[in-house]
Amino acid sequence: MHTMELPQPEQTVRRRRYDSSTASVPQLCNSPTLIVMVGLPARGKTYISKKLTRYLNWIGVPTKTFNVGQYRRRAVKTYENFEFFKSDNEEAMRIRKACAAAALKDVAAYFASDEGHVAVFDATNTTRERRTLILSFAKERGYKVFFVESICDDPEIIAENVKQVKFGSPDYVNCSMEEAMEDFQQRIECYKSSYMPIDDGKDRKLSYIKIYEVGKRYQVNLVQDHLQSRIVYYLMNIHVAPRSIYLSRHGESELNLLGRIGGDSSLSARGYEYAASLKTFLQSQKIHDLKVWTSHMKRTIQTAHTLGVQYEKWKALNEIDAGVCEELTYEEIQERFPEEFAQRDQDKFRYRYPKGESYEDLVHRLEPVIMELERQENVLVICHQAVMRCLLAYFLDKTADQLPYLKCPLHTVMKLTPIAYGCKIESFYLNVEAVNTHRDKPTNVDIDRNPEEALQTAPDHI
Ligand code: BKS
Ligand code: F6P
Repeated sequence: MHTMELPQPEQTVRRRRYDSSTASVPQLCNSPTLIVMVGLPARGKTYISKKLTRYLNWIGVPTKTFNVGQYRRRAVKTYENFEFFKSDNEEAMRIRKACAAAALKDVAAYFASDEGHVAVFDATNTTRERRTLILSFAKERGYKVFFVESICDDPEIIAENVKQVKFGSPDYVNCSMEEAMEDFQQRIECYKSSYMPIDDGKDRKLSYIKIYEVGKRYQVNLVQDHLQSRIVYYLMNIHVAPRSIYLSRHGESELNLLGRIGGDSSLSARGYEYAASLKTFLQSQKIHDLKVWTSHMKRTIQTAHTLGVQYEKWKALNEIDAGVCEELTYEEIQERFPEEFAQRDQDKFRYRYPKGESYEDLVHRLEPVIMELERQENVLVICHQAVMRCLLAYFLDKTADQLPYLKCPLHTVMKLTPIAYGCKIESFYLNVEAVNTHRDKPTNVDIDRNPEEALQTAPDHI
């Protein structure tokens, strides 16, 4: 590898992507973190990389995964078979080293651009030699390094991994499952002879987490800062058991009918009808051991109560606090606080209502909910429009710009099921009419726009 050709370390102070007054993680401006995955093929490295990246971006830490496998597929258009990965295949070895170097070069560019705070280097990194090289690359540039090693010898989990994520990969397009499985087993064998796991003694000066058997056991060493501690905590809470998460808003409320935001009103007649339909829907889904969570607001509790099952109340699930705008219609907000209304349209994610909250505040409030959702299996979360957008953004990897505009209509259940590296989403409208509460970003977001322009996208109401 030619680290000499890589750009020189950067000394400038990094710009903060988020206002540090609200960020839940101290945004260390001058020292990016390189997370280095370690492990044999099919040990969930890409899974962990992508999931961790999604989580960190959601909590406001700009993060990107660099997958060396993708660089290899770009360099070598057609994959023949496992022989490419044999340690005595010199030509292939040159290509693989060049791909790792290219990925590291992109990591350096990502940090230098000031866009990124964390990079996840997703490759096997199974030799001590390779890890030493990465360490010196990072040291030269002042990056912190945290290793994440996945050790797993359960043949069933490995086979499940190959089935779910390798079989569908471009490497095995014209292959039967049996052929893919056979080739991949051989590919794993190619790495085994040179694999040097992170060592308790020799590597005692490194920061790392070793994850054994999909999280049955962990070994954690030299956690350097808050971010690394958050990463460790997150990795200790995720699992791969099959399950679904159901997200729904409460049934239509009295204030929804009037087009008024916030408040703590009861369900409308149609809202109760929805709750009854939700009960029938859940029965038809035949869900094993479903947990139901609500907020502390009447409308979600009434919805859950109608289901006739146990539920758990979370204050963190309460709707966004609209402060001085609570219980107003969008028309009234425009009339009384036209500048506030325009400012919200200019940056809906970061805009905080006077004496209230922003979507960004909401994300921080919801972090413990996400963490507990990661721990759980089947859960139904009965929540609110803004809250549901935040939760959905986490699962669907949406940006802060997209988040406040995600469509979460009333009387519609969203079913999220983890598959491969992401989430499958199914949407069920339960056929009980409700008002529309969604307001898209209007074309004109200037402070001096006229009321008609400000209300261009406001939903109808009585
Ligand atoms: C599809 N996966 O340790 Cl904290 C199927 N496979 C399985 N060994 C996975 C990924 C995509 C996920 C993990 C894992 C694995 C084989 C593994 C995994 C590892 C650590 C943690 C969570 C998940
Ligand atoms: O209108 C219903 C509601 O849940 C309000 O309580 C809340 O203020 C609003 O939606 C959030 O949506 P938006 O951020 O689009 O105004």
